[in-house]
Amino acid sequence: MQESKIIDAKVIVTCPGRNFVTLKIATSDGIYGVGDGTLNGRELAVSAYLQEHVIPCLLGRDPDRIEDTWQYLYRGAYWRRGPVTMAAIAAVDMALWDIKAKRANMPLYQLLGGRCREHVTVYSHTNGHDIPELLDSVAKHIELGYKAIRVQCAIPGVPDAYGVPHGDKPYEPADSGIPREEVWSTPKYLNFAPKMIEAVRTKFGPDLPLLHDAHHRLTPIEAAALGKSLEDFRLFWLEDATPAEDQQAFRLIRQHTTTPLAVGEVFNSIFDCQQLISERLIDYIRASLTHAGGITHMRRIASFADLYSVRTGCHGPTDVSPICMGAALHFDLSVPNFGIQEHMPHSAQTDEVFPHAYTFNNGYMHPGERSGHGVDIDEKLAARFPHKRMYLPIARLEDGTLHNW
Ligand code: KDG
Ligand code: MG
Repeated sequence: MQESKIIDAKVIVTCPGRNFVTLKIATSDGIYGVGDGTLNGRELAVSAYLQEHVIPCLLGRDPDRIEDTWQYLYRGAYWRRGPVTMAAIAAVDMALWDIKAKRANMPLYQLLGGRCREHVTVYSHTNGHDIPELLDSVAKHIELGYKAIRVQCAIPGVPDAYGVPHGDKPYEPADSGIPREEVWSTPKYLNFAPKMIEAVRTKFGPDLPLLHDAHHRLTPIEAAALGKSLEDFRLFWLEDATPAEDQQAFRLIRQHTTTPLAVGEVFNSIFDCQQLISERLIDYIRASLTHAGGITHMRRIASFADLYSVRTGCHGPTDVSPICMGAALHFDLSVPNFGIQEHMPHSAQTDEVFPHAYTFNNGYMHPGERSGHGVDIDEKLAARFPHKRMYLPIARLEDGTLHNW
């Protein structure tokens, strides 16, 4: 292949409803690639990191040397890891894989070793302000073809449960202004959650894969009790039971319950899950391509996880851009130990800003056959939606103590 150089790189921050950070890299042979560096609520930190510290070092480099560039940005910075650094590295990495696959004139999954499955099973989000509304939402998503369903519900006596919309718009937690404060009660949640899961299981039968996200709010022993109380309803997974920087906490949960455990949407590096995986404390690793160093690093995490029968379940909320979604689908199609992919559809406006080749059909997604990762950015349209300061909410207990959101 003819030698090529990176001749230009720029960051595009756009807010078609919510903020996205995109890196676009152009090469001397007339090809460009795009990568996602969105970090919900901290977008401009990644943008500045890329602009001020990464782009000057990229110019003139060979775009084909993806692993070497990854090491250069990771080891070479001296300051390793962290969500800002790793989202910035991820944006570069995704853009370079996009370029390499375009130069090879192949869809990215072919470069990654080809497909291990026909298509990617995704799970949808469902929610309700009460159990009947949740049951309706599950029925609606089954009708849309989804083969696996995440269930979240408002909790009697708790003003703000995670995963439930405030009005009638689709659930999207980030808001403009300073962070919204929500009120949370773990005892009320622990009392209600088994009743909610039981209602869904009873109505939809034993075969529907059900997922539930506790969103980091429990202590290890509370999580153990919840997992135990849900065993009869055979969840596909219980997600983020405890804040996972304490990897040892999962030992305690594991000692008490056979409910499968998923964790890792806030992880940035293989070291965040080293103990969780090597001690078989989890069943699914949830890191996303954008937050964990891109395709290069996620492949390393997946290979490591495969040694311990841990499967992937990539984070795929609306706060990573369609570029991450597209790249994730190529990754999902090509790794042997794929488990499931989260699918939270983007708004029509976001989809317009990021034209893409991926498709959803009857509960499965496919990245498409376009060369590269198949997702682009319409820069003119993106420029019509300037960045807005937005934050995720924070959570407080009923007595005012700051808790994990
Ligand atoms: O930015 C925070 C969201 O990505 C997170 O709340 C979504 O937990 C989440 C999920 O499982 O999608
Ligand atoms: Mg989650």
